[in-house]
Amino acid sequence: MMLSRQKSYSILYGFKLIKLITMFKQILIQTIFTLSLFLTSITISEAQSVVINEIMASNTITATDNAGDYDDWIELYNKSNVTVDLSGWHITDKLDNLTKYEIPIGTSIDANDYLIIWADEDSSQGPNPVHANFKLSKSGEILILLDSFVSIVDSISFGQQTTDMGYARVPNGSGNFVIQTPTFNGNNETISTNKVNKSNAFKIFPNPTNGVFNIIIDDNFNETIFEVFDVQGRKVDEINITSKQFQVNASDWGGGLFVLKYGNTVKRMLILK
Ligand SMILES: [Ca+2]
Ligand SMILES: [Ca+2]
Repeated sequence: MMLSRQKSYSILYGFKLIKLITMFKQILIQTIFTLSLFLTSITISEAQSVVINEIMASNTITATDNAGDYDDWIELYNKSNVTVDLSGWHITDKLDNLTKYEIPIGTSIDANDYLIIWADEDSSQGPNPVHANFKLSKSGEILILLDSFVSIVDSISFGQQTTDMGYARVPNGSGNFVIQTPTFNGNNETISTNKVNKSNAFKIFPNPTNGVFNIIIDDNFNETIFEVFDVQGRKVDEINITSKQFQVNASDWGGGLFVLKYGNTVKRMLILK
């Protein structure tokens, strides 16, 4: 009885030791790889023309794909003055599988333009737009873009994300990543240049809304134009103000997040669809 108990203990410790060694090996491999990613990104940064520019790892109201799904998305940006052919490039969220997703033949990104890759694990909704075979983890992970020679073009490592907020390079195309109002398929500075000001120039209610909402302008403000932008910074409406209190019908705007601008005051509005 004693012997068999000792034997089972030693087997147990043996297993634990093997598990520990395996864990240590994995951590070591990951560390070396992350370090090599970091070093690679330093050496290629000068020549790099396409970057991972923005991501959204938890999308519930921001933008829909061609199937109408609010899925995770990755925004690439071509900061060069020539079109870049992305045929056979790769994008992955796995260090041990760099060719996890191959960008379809015929995919290209125009000069100074953006390309959205839907990370929805649903390639059947592609190839145009591109749908990768993985999703992004809201709690954070790694994302690597590689060319057709499986050389790393760009990589990011991100932490916990905020639902419906972008994680974007500021300045656009070159800066460090910050969590901010999303700029889907557009310049990351469109929103951030309009500093969100929560002053009392106007009130909106209800927010969120299904379509109709009310605006009350503070008596101390006398601007006559009220502007509405989508998350890409495009103007969707301009209202001439004739009264300090009025109603807006937003049913033509589509659903999602909108930016309301009155003078220097900017507020966000959520339209439910
Ligand atoms: Ca989808
Ligand atoms: Ca953007």
